[in-house]
Amino acid sequence: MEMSFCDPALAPILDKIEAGRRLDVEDGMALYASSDLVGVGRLADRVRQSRHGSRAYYVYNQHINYTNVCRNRCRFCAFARDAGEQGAYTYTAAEVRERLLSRIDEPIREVHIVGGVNPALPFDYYLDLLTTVREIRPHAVIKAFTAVEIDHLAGISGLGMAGTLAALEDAGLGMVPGGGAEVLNHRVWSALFPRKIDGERWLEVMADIHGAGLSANATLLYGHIETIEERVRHLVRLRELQDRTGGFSAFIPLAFHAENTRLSHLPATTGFDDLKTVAVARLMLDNIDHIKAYWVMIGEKLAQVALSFGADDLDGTIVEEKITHMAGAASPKGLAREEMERLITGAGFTPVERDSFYRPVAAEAGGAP
Ligand code: V47
Repeated sequence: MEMSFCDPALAPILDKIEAGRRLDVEDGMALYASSDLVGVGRLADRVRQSRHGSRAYYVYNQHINYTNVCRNRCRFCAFARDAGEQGAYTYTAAEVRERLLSRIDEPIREVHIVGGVNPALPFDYYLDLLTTVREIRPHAVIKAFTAVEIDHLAGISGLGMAGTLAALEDAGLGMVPGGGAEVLNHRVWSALFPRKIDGERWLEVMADIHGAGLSANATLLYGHIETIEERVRHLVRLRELQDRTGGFSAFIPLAFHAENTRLSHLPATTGFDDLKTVAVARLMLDNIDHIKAYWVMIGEKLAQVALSFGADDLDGTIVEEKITHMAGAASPKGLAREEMERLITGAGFTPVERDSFYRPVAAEAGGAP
């Protein structure tokens, strides 16, 4: 198919893509510099269509944020509290059970569990958490604990990294979410999240997670103090690890929300930047299959449009999202399956309900699977 662009800088990038040649940092910068958003989107859509055709995925899931007590206190976070501070909480296993049981009639396929790094919790707490979820939701995949939490767990379990991952898997861990990477860059790390593991360590822990046979996601937190070059280099670093391990399943760009954070003076990301970031991720990450348009962060309307700019997945139904809503997200707290399907169909794609591993789930009449 012939393609012409308003921005002539996009033509050589198309040639590279057609020739199966990998885009480099300069190409990523040229894509970001282009005001031809539609042109960049068409490039990304071409790659998306060649991998996924008209399919657009979503998952029926539930989020559990087991604690907001966190010793890292990243400057971009509105969710974390110190122990004892007003609003600090940690769920007991009984409270987690209650939350799961409150939605037991829904066909939930994935339970997404993340929390703060709470030094008061022993390793057994995490094993109990997984065991509780597995007992109540034996057919759901438990996607739990970012590389940041897993690094902490390896520190307290006394089992080393391999032993920790084996114990978590034994208790029910099925895959690992992509949070905690933020921007893989020393400058941004020291300015915004110096108490958390840095990018080098995040990549090392991810390599161990992949090495243990667990698949994981990757993210980029964008729209704060990072430069465009830092974004592009972040993508290249993820791509390099993926070349070695093949363990990343999906990439999720996370649009920064400033309310109630120590960066509350920063403006929100724009629709242009949100769509551009989805498209550039699709084009740079030629070895990661899935790009999620996370509706919680960019709103369901823009997430729908992002399906034509390289995204193939709208993530989940969710219902109880806390991390972004505490930072001022205006999106709803959950989307019904019918609404997910309406958004996808309305954009000209075919909805595919998936499990955590992108296997299609047969449509059911409802009720627990
Ligand atoms: O790691 C924290 C980010 C992440 C803010 O793997 C913020 O399928 C915006 O990683 N504004 C957690 N973002 C969410 C996450 C995620 C979400 C959905 C799916 C998956 C997956 C992973 O949220 C954190 C951090 O990068 N975050 N504060 C904020 N104020």
